[in-house]
Amino acid sequence: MIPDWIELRTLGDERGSLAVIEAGKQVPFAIRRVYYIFGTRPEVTRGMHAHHRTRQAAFAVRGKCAMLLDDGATRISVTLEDPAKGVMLEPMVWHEMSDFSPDCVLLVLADAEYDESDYIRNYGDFTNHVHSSQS
Ligand code: T46
Repeated sequence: MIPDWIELRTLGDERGSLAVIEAGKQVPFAIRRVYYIFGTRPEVTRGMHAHHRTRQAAFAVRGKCAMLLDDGATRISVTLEDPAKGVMLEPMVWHEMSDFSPDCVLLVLADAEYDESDYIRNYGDFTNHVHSSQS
């Protein structure tokens, strides 16, 4: 699978840098929820799920982490390390975050409010959903 990257224009001057995310512009959805993950130990793996419907975009606004993306057919791992470059987490893509730097702050924008029933947290269930949607 090919990840969809979001590259933000960085507005900078002698005072530092500023990046802007506007719903429907830099991210292709209306933002309904923002959360951020920080203080994750390097040996920890987070995520390990897919969403039925929720679209998200993730940015390491500080530090870095790895993001594994798996659409049920192929899997790739990308590194998030640029505060101006995020990756889309589309529905029905299994994702895992790992190798967090101690300073990592992972910002996630979502198009829906939190709903545990939107999660597929078992990998076997995920592949079953993928294969049933293809038949
Ligand atoms: C995702 C990846 C990138 C809430 O109550 N509201 C929320 O909006 C979120 C995101 C989480 N929670 C609760 C659910 C759990 O009891 O916070 C706890 C930790 O969530 P979780 O174990 O799902 O965290 P991660 O880091 O494994 O996954 C998170 C998001 O949940 C998920 O949607 O795509 O980050």
